[in-house]
Amino acid sequence: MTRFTPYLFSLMLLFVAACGGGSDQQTEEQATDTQAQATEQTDDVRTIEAIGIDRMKFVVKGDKEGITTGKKMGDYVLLKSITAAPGEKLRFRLLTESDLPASAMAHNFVLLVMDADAAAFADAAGKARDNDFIPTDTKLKDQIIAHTDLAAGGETVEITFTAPEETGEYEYICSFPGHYASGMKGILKVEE
Ligand SMILES: [Cu+2]
Repeated sequence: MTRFTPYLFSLMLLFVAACGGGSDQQTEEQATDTQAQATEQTDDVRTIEAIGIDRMKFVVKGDKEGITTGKKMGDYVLLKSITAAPGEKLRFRLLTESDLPASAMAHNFVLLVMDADAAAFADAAGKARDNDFIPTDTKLKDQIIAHTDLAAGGETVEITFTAPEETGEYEYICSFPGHYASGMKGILKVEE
C-alpha cells in the first residue's frame, strides 16, 4: 500500500493542476457524478430488500434492524413485519424468484390503510387481472397507501413511499390470486 502512495500523490497533483480554477471539465465531471448517483440510487432512503418465492411468502436474506423475521424458508427467512417511524421514507424492493410463467406466479406489494379489510381487499384484487390485480373500484383503490407493479420470475419492482403519520399497524399484502390466503402478507408497524 505505502509504496503506491507517492504515485497516487503525484496523480492528485496532476489532477489539481489540470482542473484548477473551476474549468468546464470540472463541471462536467460533477454532472457525471450526479448522474451516476441517481442511477445507483445512493440516497438515504431505507430499503427493504424482499424476495417473493413460489411458496407465496415475502422473505428476506436475514435479520436486519427495523424488520422482524420468522421461520427459515429455504435460503431465506420469513419477513413478518417492518417497523417505521411516522412519516419515515421507505423503499420496498421486491424480487420474484420463480421459474413459473408470469400468469402462474408473480408478486406485488400492496400497503393498505389501517382500517382496511385485507382479506376482502385481496379477494376483490384477485379478480382484477386486467389491471395487474390492483382493483379499479374507487372504494377499494382508496384503501391503498402504496403499491408496486407485478414482478414475474426474475423481475424486480420497487416503490418508495412515506409511512403514515398515524402510529399503528398497517397490513401489506401480495394481491396475486390466492397469495394473501397463503400467507403472503405482513405488517408495517408505525411507532414513535
Ligand atoms: Cu405473491
